[in-house]
Amino acid sequence: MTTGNQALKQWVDDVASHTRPERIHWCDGSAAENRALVSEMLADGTLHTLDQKRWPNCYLHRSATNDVARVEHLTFICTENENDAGPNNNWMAPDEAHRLVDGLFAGCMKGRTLYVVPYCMGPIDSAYSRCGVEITDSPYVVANMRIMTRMGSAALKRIERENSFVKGLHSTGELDPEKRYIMHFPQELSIKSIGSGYGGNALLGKKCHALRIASNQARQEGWLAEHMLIVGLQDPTGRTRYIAAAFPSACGKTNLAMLVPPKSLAEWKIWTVGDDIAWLHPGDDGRLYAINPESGFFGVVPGTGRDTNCNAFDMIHHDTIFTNVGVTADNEPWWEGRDESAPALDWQGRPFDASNGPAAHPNSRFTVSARQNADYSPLADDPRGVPISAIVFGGRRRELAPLVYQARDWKHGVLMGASVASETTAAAAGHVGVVRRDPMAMKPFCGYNFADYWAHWLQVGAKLKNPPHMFHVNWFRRDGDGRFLWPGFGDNLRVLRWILDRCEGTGEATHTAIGDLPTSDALNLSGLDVSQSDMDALLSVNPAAWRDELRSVGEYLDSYGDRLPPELRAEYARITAELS
Ligand code: OXD
Ligand code: MN
Repeated sequence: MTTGNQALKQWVDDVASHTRPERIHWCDGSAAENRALVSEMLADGTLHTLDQKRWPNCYLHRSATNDVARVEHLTFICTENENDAGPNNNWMAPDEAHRLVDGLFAGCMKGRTLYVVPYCMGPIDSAYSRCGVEITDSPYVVANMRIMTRMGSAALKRIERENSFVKGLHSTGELDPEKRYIMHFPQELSIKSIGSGYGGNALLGKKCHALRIASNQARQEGWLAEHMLIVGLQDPTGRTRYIAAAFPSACGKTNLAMLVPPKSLAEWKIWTVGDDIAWLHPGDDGRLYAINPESGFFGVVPGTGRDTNCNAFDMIHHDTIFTNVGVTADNEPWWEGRDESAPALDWQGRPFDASNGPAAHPNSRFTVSARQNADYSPLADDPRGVPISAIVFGGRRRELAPLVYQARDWKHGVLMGASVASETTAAAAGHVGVVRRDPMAMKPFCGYNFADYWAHWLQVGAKLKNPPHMFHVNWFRRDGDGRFLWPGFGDNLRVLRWILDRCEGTGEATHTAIGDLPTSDALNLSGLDVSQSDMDALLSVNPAAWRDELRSVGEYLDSYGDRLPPELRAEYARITAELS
């Protein structure tokens, strides 16, 4: 297989003469191709087979021990003008970045196969979808891209028809952190990533294309590329409404997207559209429509249990690639929260010893087709997307942020999103548990200056006759002993239900300066074991603590200088005045 598209052919030839692979393979995405790749990876130790009786077609990949997460400090936005990347990004001039990584790519595929991976982000027949081609020397990346994107012949046909695609060049290089860079060239619609095989650094359709490059395209074309799950909530009357929710990495997006209702709300049904990325377009009817550009889940494994999320637990029992989990004596995958059996080997393949840390790496992952989710929405493949009733922002905050509060309008919602702060997690290299600003959960993913991004959000909102209502949630409040105040998981539906009520103009609320909170009896708490004092803590606003918070938000916004949209500054002034 090759292509009649001259630009693509030329690019592949140029890359091959620079990287010097042993052979070139054009991926068609077929099951036979995947089988052959898996056999090769089993033979060379890239994959390990798991007990095929209980875990059919499940395999384990152990990464290099220094390559287990996204590397934000090595991720760059390369624009001519540094201010276009903004204080939220690492920046390098495009010429310098090309020179630096091209040096590392020279000859890096000697003895390896160069795979050409055509892919489509979004339903293959959707006008909202965008295509790309990833060149990689990693068969593990190919196998993951086949699950996470619409990869292969159909995507190539669309690329040939449109003659437009994002160019992503990837090599695992030497897996040396000193020679690891994830470079984005939004003006050229291209990506160069070297030195890592980890999902967010190496599956270029995901964070690099669908967020960092796409956020630039979205800005130019009038839509939004966001780090959001999309979920449909079907009420007992059979009506389904859709919510998009932005949470930082490893803060429960997959669990919320696949929520299992608690017994007292058993007549509700949940439909997953997406668990990580949403592309949101204003529709002709003045509503905002969402597609999920991905076709699989690259989810955090630890904590996935029969009790906490039986949907996800069942989904990953066949045709799943596990990365960096432990293994039981019976050769089954094992992770903290599996609550069955015990680990014999840890994620590095060493005999398990608790003094070495958890058996599964805290950022160990499953890669699985979205179709394996029993609650996968039939509309996930609809080229028009789904209409969004509410946008929800959230962070992981042990203190301060109430369980849920509502913005009064879109402008307030944009400020709410811009003010999100969250504790860092194992999804990125670096310290875990440090609170940082993570606006719209896009700190690691917005491919341009946040000030311009907020201005773009305001512009998109101004175009919507029926904009989604906006909310902030926090599932992660704790008491002084570190105990979670809210049970989370399926019980989060109690909060989502109030959110839907508010979208209809019902649902009781108390007004506060930071937004509207549910009254004490507005949430359905039947069958829930949460004390009144915990509920009071979850649904209250401490004005003194919030004044401090707003001071810190103000300093953060000021760091964007004159580029900060005046409307956002005015909204900030309004809330500060109401709180004082
Ligand atoms: C992810 C992340 O993998 O956000 O989705 O890191
Ligand atoms: Mn993510």
